[in-house]
Amino acid sequence: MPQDKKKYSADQIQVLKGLEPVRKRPGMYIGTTDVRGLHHLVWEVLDNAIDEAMAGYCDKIMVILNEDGSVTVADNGRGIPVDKHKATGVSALETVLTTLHAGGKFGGDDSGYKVSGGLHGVGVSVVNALSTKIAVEVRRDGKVYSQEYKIGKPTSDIKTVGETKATGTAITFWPDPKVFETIEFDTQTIITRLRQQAYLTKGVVISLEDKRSGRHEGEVAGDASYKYRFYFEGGVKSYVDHLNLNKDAICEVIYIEHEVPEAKIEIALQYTHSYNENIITFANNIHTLEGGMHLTGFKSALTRSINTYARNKGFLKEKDLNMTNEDVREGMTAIISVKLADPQFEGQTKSKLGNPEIRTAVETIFNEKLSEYLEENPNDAKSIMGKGMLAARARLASRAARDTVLRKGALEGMTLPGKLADCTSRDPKSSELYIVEGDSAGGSAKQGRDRFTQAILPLRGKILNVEQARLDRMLGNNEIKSLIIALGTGIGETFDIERARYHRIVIMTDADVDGAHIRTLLLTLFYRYFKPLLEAGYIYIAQPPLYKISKGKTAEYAYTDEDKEKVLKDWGVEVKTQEEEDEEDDEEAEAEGAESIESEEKKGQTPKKVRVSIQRYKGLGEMNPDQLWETTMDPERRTMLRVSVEDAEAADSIFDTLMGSEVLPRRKFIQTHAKKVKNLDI
Ligand code: 0RA
Repeated sequence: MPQDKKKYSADQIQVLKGLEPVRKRPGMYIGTTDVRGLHHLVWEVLDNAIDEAMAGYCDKIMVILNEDGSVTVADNGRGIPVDKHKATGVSALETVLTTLHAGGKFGGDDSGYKVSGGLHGVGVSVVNALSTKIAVEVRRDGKVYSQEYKIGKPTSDIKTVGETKATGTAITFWPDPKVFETIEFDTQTIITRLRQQAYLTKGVVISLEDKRSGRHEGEVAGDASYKYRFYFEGGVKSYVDHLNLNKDAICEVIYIEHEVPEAKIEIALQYTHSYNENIITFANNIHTLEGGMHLTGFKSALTRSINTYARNKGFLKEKDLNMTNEDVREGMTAIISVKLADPQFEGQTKSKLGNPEIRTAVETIFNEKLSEYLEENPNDAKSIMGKGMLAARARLASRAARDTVLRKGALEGMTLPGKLADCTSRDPKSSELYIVEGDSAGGSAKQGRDRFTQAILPLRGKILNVEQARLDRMLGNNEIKSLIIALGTGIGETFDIERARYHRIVIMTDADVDGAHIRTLLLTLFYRYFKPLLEAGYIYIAQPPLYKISKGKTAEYAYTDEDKEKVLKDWGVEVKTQEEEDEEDDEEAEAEGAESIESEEKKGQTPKKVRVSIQRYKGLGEMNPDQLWETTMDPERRTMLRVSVEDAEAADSIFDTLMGSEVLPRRKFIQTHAKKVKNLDI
């Protein structure tokens, strides 16, 4: 290949070298190489298209999960320039795809707000480095151009492959199975992300097409393509509508959109009859979990304008104290989205907006606009004042009660609960706490565990069924108290993650309605009171098997229905439908709770009948201690889902439905969503 050698200039070799560290340490660039890291690749490519949309050049973005496992992100933006740069001899396209952090620098004018180059902004080059192949198609200047890359290196020059009037970029990548633990994308995770990005980039249509076959219930052969479309004219206002869908609103959604030299500010908020506050903040479409200057500005303006209004209109009398920050946020859902040219991300997880000028900008604008809104909408204003003042009264009345629970030392001083079977190890790093649903499963877990590193805390299910309760009342519940004491961190003002007694806290519940309920509740508890544990990645969900499939002396466990089918197929078992089963009434009596299938193994000439039995586990209690250990608790063999703050946030947003007063709709909700709740993995 002497020709090729000639073509690579010194610059290019530098570039190739540039991506080597990404191959060596993928984690440094995309966080992890698990399923989360895998999805990071999609976010990275998507961010570039979103940037093009935020700059006003693109209003359609399409994500396609292709049948062969690759992902395509296509947009109708300007198209990445393909002409060679005079000085370097390299096209913008190639630079973007092969240089770390190149994306942002090639956005044309520098004044724009960008998603890429922000928190995750490592650029498409990282996707290139971690993919066995990338195919790019650019529509620009009346032509369709195409180029391919393998593990970060171009395998051809840019070719003209057609003519077109359209413009845009389509990037398809094949994630490298040598890099990632799994290369299977999760539709739900992608849907959630696309929906969120659509809310934050109003007016842009973002669609998802899932062309992979065999993953949709009741799928008809040949109809494997599932489409989703997200478009929100109202932007973050629609987001608040969505979050409050199951809540009882007491006012309209208040929506503010304003541009100042420093930033573009978008805020939507609404109060409901709920007692919880739910404020989600973004900077350049990146979720700022740790808050930051935009949040600080919002909070001070909120308290100030509401108290000013309450004083002026006589809601607060001279003798009354002002409402506190917490009072005016009770029952509030809000989205704060700012877009700025040079976002500074700080904090432990680099998700706290640090730009001080944003604080003043948000505070000034929000104070002005909210005061205006209150003046113009006296009915809404009255409801909001009533809500805050009620919260203030409730705060004073319940302070004493709450203090007994939250007071410094009240929980910490208590001895470990009797129900806790603690582990011997005193090193939190190697210690795990299993929170187990029910005493009987708790018993199995206690017997099956590794006593040195695994502690078991059984929780009695029905006790957790605190309907209509404010979460702070839950803290008085004995089961929850036991849990808090076992965690060791304290709670509220005295919370200290350094005192966590376990660095893995595993929720282990049954795969049924009640299990889903308890899991949601625990996640909500962690989200509201122990967020740092979620941020540190300490919270997990255990994955017990759904089936045990046995043939003679061998047995395999299946964790999903697909697993089950696969095992049966591997064993050469012909799977019969239920009707076929029913027809064969001359079958031998079947074991209780076990389904059995007779198979004819096609080994050799004489077919041999083999008995396969499938046991479906309805609860953890059905497993004996050994089974529980080998399927769910043994660190060498188990899979666990690590819960992210976003997962817990999702659980939190459905909390009100789950805790509502009407029992029937609640059960329906949990049942229809049980699977979704279960798949809170990513
Ligand atoms: C560099 C310069 C220009 C656009 C882009 C990159 C661009 C990148 C991506 C990545 C995904 N979709 C994209 N769309 C555009 C500006 C080109 C011009 O000024 O015409």
